[in-house]
Order: sequence, then C-alpha cells, then structure tokens
Amino acid sequence: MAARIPGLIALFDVDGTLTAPRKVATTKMLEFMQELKKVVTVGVVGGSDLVKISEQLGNTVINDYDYVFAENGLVAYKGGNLIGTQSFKSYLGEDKLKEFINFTLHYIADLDIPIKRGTFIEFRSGMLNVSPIGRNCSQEERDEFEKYDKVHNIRSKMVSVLREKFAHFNLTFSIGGQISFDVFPRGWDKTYCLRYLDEFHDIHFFGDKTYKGGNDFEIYESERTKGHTVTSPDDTVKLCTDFFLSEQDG
Ligand code: M1P
Repeated sequence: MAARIPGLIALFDVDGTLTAPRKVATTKMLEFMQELKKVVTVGVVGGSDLVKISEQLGNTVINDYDYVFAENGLVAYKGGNLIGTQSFKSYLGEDKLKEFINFTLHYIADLDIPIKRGTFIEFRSGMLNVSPIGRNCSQEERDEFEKYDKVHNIRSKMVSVLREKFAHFNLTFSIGGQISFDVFPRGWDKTYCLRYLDEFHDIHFFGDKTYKGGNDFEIYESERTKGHTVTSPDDTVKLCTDFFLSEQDG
C-alpha cells in the first residue's frame, strides 16, 4: 500500500458532518472513512463524550480512526490508546462547581417549557452538558424541543443568564446539538485537540457549525487549520472525494 500523505490530517466533526445529529453513521459513510484512511491520516473531534461518539460511529471507533477526540479533545485517543484527559472538576473546584450546578438546576426548575424529562446536567470529564428538557427524552421529544427552542430561544436565553452570572468563572457556553449546551473553561473548545497534532502541518477540518457561536467555529477559524464548512454527511463525502481521492481515480 502506498504511504499516506505525510504531515496531512483530515479531521471531522461528528454531528451534522459524519452523521445526522445524534444519529448512527450510515454504513456507506463508515466505509468511505476507511477508504479515506488509506490515503490520509483521519481523526474525529466531537463535542459529545466517548459513549455517544461510540454509539454513532461504532464500538470500535477508537481503533477505526487514527485519532478520536471526545469532548472537544478533552478526552483524547491515538491509535486506540488514551493519550490525554482533562478534568472540569479540577479546573473549577468543588465549591464553584456546586454553586454553578445549584443555580442551573434552580433555573431549569423555574423554566416553563412544554415537557421535562430527566438528566438535566450530564457531568463529563472535561465539561458539563446542560439540557433544559433533560437528556433522556425520546427522539420525538428531542425533535420537538429543537423546534420549540428555535422559536422561544430557551437555550440562548439561559446561556445569557449563566454567562453573566458566572462571568468570573471564565467559561465558554456552546450550543452544538439539539437539546443541550456544553459548558467548559475558555480555550477548551475544539482547538484543544490541536495540541496533539504537532506533527501535522496541513490540518483539514470539516464541520457544519462553523459560524460564530457554533461549536466548530474556533477550530474552523484557527490559523493551524484549513477549515471546510459542510452542509450534510453527503456533502462531507463529496468534498473529501474532490480533495483527497479524485487523483486516485484517474
Ligand atoms: O456533538 C454536538 C453535541 O451533541 C449533543 O448535543 P444534543 O444532545 O443537544 O443534540 C451533546 O452530546 C453535546 O455535548 C454535543 O456538543
């Protein structure tokens, strides 16, 4: 097999880029990524934790890709091995963490939205994930909340309140999915994963939420990456075929 292009890595967001939001990747997409991996080094960087990324890209995900960055790279794998983790709890300390969680749960308790379910705060290694409806809603309830939120701006209003109240905590609030937002220290966005990629001088990043406020924005804008905006998983396949595979066909 020919050597892969040295110094070049193709890095992919998950939701909206490799899969429909929070859905399982198609077999066609998984096969395409393995074809691509024959030609270039391939990594994935998702906002979700590894459990969710594995549900979407498969249980063998950490071995299927050269790099897997869960929680923006706050949990990082290379060649199937864990190479780094970050701790939101250590960053904030128990007292501030409790203050933040207490306020957030009170805010959600006072929120009048059509339905609520459970798991309003998911505690992760490098971040908190906050969901006003609750993470264990059904797919149908999730889709309904997303529509409701587009009209009533439940998440963006909540983020404004938290941002002001906890300005001194130096946090970033990122709305990357349908029903929740992520909370992490400033700088722990998707650019965090770039610290593991020093050997690459040509880093192509593909993501759908590359606009300001989207959770792909910082890495898309980073001087270290060549950012590409995609509109769907099919668009990702098309762009990558043009960039990396078309010469192979000829
Ligand atoms: O990958 C984008 C986001 O996916 C999920 O969001 P939601 O459940 O709101 O659709 C979450 O895992 C979130 O952390 C992540 O950023």
